[in-house]
Amino acid sequence: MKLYTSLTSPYGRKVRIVCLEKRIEMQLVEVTTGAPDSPVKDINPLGKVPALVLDDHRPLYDSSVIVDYLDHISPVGKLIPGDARQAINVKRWEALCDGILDAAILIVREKRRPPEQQSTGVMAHEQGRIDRGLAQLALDLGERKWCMGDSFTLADIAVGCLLAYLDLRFADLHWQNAHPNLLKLQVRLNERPSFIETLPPPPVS
Ligand SMILES: N[C@@H](CCC(=O)N[C@@H](CS)C(=O)NCC(=O)O)C(=O)O
Repeated sequence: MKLYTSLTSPYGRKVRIVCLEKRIEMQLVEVTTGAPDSPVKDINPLGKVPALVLDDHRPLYDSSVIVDYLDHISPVGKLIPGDARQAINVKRWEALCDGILDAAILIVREKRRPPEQQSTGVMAHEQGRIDRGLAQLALDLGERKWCMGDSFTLADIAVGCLLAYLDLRFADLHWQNAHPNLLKLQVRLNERPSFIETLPPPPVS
């Protein structure tokens, strides 16, 4: 299997952490999505990473589909519970984290446009999603050890990748002040070898 991703993609990091937690071997192909010769468009028509190419050349995307597949093919370290109700809860955590990331990435993109083309309205709208999303994650976590209670799941991986991305790109957001329980979870997650091994490189700009 070949995983096409950038090292800064939080969605790609989610997949890489799942592989490490489940001891699934994967060839990592590092790509820059914006590059005109990026091979990703031939794999994923949306041109987004992560994209996975299976050994029989079938392509898989997006990250949520890829992690479902990976959890399904190996019984090692199950990250999505077998019970349907619990599985849906885990996927809802993941959907909220991915949705907050989508909003954060839109803001990053908007800020890269020339100042006169940036829309404060768009940025405020997306910031609202981030703020409400983080508040919901914090409320749902409460004082539990892991998102789902006693067991470490894909939900924790999704939250960890989200928070690290916010630290990377939104250092002045200071989400830790409003949500100390999320910070506690982040500290716990950052002790795991899978999180240490996939730390995003520092931003170039
Ligand atoms: N829902 C997708 C989101 C993937 C995504 O937005 N990836 C970004 C990198 S972090 C990307 O490839 N952007 C390139 C583009 O939009 O052209 C997933 O979970 O895989």
